[in-house]
Amino acid sequence: MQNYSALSLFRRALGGHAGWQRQWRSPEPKAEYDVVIVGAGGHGLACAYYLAKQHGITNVAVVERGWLGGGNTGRNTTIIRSNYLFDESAALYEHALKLWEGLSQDLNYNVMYSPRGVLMLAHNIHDVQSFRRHVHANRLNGIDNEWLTTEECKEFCPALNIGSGMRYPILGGALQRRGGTARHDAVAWGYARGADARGVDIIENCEVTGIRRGPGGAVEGVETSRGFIRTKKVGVSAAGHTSVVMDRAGVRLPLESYPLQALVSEPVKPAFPCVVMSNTIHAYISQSDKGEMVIGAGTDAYTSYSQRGALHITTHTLDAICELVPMFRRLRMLRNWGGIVDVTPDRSPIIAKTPVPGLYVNCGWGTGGFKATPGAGHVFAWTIARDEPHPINAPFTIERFRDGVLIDEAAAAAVAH
Ligand code: FAD
Ligand code: PYC
Repeated sequence: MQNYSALSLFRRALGGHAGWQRQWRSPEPKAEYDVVIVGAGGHGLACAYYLAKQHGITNVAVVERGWLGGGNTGRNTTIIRSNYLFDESAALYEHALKLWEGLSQDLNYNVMYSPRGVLMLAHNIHDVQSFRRHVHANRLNGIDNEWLTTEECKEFCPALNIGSGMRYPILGGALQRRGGTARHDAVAWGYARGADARGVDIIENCEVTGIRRGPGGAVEGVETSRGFIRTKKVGVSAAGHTSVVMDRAGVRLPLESYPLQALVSEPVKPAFPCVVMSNTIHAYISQSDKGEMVIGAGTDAYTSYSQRGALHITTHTLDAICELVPMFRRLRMLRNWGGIVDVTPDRSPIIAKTPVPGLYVNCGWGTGGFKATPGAGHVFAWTIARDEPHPINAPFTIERFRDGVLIDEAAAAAVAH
C-alpha cells in the first residue's frame, strides 16, 4: 500500500502528482469468498477492514449496488459524539469515539476528525432535565459531558442568540468537548483503501438480489446482478435497505425506513466554531472545512425509499435556525439531499447473528450511525469472525424486541421521531 506522508506528498508534487496508485482496485467478483459483506458504506467497509486486519480473514468481498460511500455515509451531517444515556449504548459509542481518536493514524488516511465539541441545546424544562440526566449518566460511565448555563453556551458558541422573546429560548446545554465531526467520504475511502490493500475485493455496481440458503437453512451464497457468489457467511450492512435485503433470506426485522434530509449553505469564512444540536427543533449545525454551514433536519413523518424528503421539513429547520443564529438569515442555501435511514422501535441498532446460520446483520442505526462507524465495523467483524458477539454488541440483538430488553435511546438525538 502506498504510504501517505508529508514527504511522499512533497516528492509527488515535484513530479506533477503523476504516479499515485489507485486507492483500491476494481476487481471482478470471484466464484467464492469466506465472507461477503452487503453494502460498501462506512460500516461495511470498516467491517471488511477489521476482518482482514484483526482476524486475518482476507478472502472477503464487499458488494455494493451503487458506488462506494454513496449511501448514508456520503449523505450525513458527520456529527460524532458518545453522550448516550444507557450503559450499553455509552459503551458502544465510546468504543467508536476512542477509535475515531486514532483512526487517521491507523488508516494512514486523514479522515479529518475534528473534536471541536458538540453542544446540545435545551429549550424547555423537559430538555434541561433530560440533558442533565445524560450528563450525570455519562460521567458515571467515564464519558465527558458537562452542563453549560445560557451564558456559557453563548461564550462557547458566540453566534447563538440568547436574547429574550425567542420561540425557542436557550435554557442551557450539554457539551461533549470530545465530540465533533469527520470528513464522511474520507472515512469510506480510508477504510476501502485499507481493506483493499489487505486483499478484500470491493465490488461496486453489484446489487444483491437474493440470499441463497441450503436444505438445512444455512447461507450458501448471494445472488447478485453480476452472478452468484458462493459463501458460508454473509454480513448485511445495507442501512435504509436492510429490511429489503434481509427479506431475501426470509428474515423480517423490526425496522422502518424514513427519508432524512440535510443541506449546505454557500461557503463563508469561519463563523461557527463548534457543532450545535437542537433536538427539540430538529436543527443540527456545523461549519465544514470548505466554509459551508452543514445543516441537518428531521425525518419525514412517513416511511419511504424515495431518498428525498418533504420541503416543509427543511423550511421548518431553517425557520428555527434563523431564530437561533440570526446572522444565518443572510446565507443562501446551495444544495439539499436526502438519505434513507433504518429506524428500530427503541432507536438503538442491531448488530447480531440472525436465526439463519451464516447470516449476520448490522442495522437500525437510523439517524445516528455515522459516529459509530469504526466501533460498529470493529464489533461486527468480531461477530462474523467468531460467530459470537463481542461483549460490547452482545445486548444489541434482534431478540431484545421479542423479550422486551429494549435500549431506549429515543432522547439521544431526537432526529428519529
Ligand atoms: P450506508 O452508507 O447507507 O451504506 C449501505 C450501503 O448498502 C449503501 O451504499 C447501499 O447502496 C448498499 N446497499 C443497499 N442495498 C443493497 C443491495 N441489495 N446490494 C448491494 N448493496 C446494497 N449519523 C451520525 O452519527 N451523525 C450525523 O450527523 C448523521 N446525520 C445524518 C444526516 C442525514 C441526512 C442522513 C441520511 C443520515 C445521518 N446519519 C448521521 C446517519 C448515518 O449516515 C448512518 O447511520 C450511517 O452512515 C450508516 O452507515 P452504513 O454504512 O450502515 O450505511
Ligand atoms: O446522531 O448526532 C446525531 C445526529 C445529528 C444529526 C443527525 N444525527
